[in-house]
Amino acid sequence: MPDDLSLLTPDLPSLGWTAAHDAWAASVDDGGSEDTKQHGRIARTSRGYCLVFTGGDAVMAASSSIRADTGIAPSTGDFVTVIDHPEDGPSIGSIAERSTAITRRAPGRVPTPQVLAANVDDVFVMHGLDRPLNMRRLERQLVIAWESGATPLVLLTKADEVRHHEEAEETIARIAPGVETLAISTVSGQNLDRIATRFTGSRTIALIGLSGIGKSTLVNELSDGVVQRTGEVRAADRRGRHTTVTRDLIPLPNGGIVVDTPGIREIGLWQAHAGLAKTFPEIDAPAKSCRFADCDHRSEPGCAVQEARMDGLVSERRLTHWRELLEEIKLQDSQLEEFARRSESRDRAEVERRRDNERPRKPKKGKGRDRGARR
Ligand SMILES: Nc1nc2c(ncn2[C@@H]2O[C@H](COP(=O)(O)OP(=O)(O)OP(=O)(O)O)[C@@H](O)[C@H]2O)c(=O)[nH]1
Ligand SMILES: [Mg+2]
Ligand SMILES: [Zn+2]
Repeated sequence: MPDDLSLLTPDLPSLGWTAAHDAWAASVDDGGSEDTKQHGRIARTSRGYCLVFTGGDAVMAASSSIRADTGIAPSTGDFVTVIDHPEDGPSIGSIAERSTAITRRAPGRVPTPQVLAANVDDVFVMHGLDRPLNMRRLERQLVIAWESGATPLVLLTKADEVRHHEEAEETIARIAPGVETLAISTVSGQNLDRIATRFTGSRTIALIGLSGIGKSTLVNELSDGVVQRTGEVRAADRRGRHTTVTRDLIPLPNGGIVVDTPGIREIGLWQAHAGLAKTFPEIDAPAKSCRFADCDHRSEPGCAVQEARMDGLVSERRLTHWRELLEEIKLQDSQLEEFARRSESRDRAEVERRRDNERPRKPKKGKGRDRGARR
């Protein structure tokens, strides 16, 4: 296999491109002319550019136009059209509706979503057995994985480094009911065959987890050759070195597609009410039957969550963490409402200002409306 994604030329059906995508690409109005327009699936996103698999040679396309027009940034895994401009070169024209999206809150004060990978079927939430299991991190990642619409699976990596991993598996069975968990090792080969069978056809599986836990090593194992660079972890604290810096979609030689991502330490939630409910089903279910709709599940009369806790069905630790995550989501909801209110009143002021200043103007010289709209 070539050692760089840009040299791969997978055909479109193997990437999950369907007749429905054909129909969409033909009908979508993205300002591109029919003879220069291409389409395909985004293989990599990096600094304002996307690498797009098109069936033939991969194309580098600017992503900024979409961001400005619709607020949606193209993401790895997106099915897109690519339009070519004689001067500016290729850029992303339109993004097909996503079946799933792994979304986090982008770092920064203003609440904005960032899609880590789109149109993913499964999310492998990966943890290294060479360090203590961090349940809070795992729960947070599961919320994001469930919220994406894809199916999560927990992979415990580096099983060769510990004698007993049953304890970790039991803990996960408790905190991730209904989520399959597998311990793997790229050193001993443990369970790699079971992982490999999940990759078939155009099934797309994203790997998420801390730096240094072996995401890229697994990709290389599955792809039967060195595609992704891997890095040593620091001996002192097992920290990774953030070797992978882009989100890469890699078609595997025997079918299936894997998305390798850079390790993320802090992962913020993005509007994840459904993901939270799926990650904490034992709390979500009784919470629906509390006497008061705005019950905060502490000491209200008729609180079904506290009842479940007293019956030993809900752990205190899980309840505390659930509350914290819920608060994070609700705070974001109110921030978003506030931003929407402010921008609405800004828009209203702008409309009024324009109405007051309205005068007939000479049309601007230059490339016309079409070009301006693409920026
Ligand atoms: N013992 C052991 N080491 C492993 C295993 N898998 C990966 N490693 C080692 O873990 C280190 C980090 O692996 P990477 O694959 O680069 O980790 P990553 O998750 O891709 O890290 P980032 O790209 O930084 O997010 C490397 O030194 C690998 O050789 C395993 O199953 N067992
Ligand atoms: Mg990596
Ligand atoms: Zn309650």
